[in-house]
Amino acid sequence: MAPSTYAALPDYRAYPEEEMQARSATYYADMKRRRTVRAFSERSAPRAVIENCIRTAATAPSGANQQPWTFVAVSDPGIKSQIRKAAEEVEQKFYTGAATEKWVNALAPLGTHASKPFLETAPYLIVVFAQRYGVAPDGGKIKHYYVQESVGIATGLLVSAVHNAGLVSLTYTPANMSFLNRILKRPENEKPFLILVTGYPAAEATLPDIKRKKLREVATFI
Ligand code: IYR
Repeated sequence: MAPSTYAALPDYRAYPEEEMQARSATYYADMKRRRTVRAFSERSAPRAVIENCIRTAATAPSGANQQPWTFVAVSDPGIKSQIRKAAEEVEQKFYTGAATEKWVNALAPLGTHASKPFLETAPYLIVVFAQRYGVAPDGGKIKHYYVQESVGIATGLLVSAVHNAGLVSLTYTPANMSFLNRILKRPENEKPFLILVTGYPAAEATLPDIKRKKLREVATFI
């Protein structure tokens, strides 16, 4: 079937090579300042900024343009504490037996543990859900394609948008996240993908001494 309309890339911009070089370098320099933070300030973040970040995430490409994502931006203190309580129960099990020794060892450099105070201190928990399938008006299931890829890309854009806005984030994934459907009253077709804990860093936030791989370690040009 032919698409209903085809516009000739109305918003595309080409840049002279020098400008491309400068823009790509500037973007990289800004993105490499991003660090995942695990200690948040209680300072509230403007809702309008969070809205723009979610709008940006939702510009992601997706399988068959099905846009199979739902973002739930939680700032309500009561809901945040329910999430904290449920998440810490899952983490308690994880750290005291469910995780393999190998996994716990891999996490050691990050200094993580079962206590997750940031789920209450951070002003926003942006919970990303992946719509495993769509629901037609008659209740029938609509197959969705490349859901994990699509939602992963959207989440990457969200991380970048939050950083660009001057906030910090933590990509947080407790081992079992089904409590999020219950607490946030999301339907069965939506599977929790990740919690993007978002806000300002705590004054006393510390960072693990970790390095990014060099270009030659992550890419080859042939
Ligand atoms: N969800 C646990 C464990 C954890 C797992 C990975 I993979 C990390 O990169 C970091 C932590 C926790 O948040 O403590």
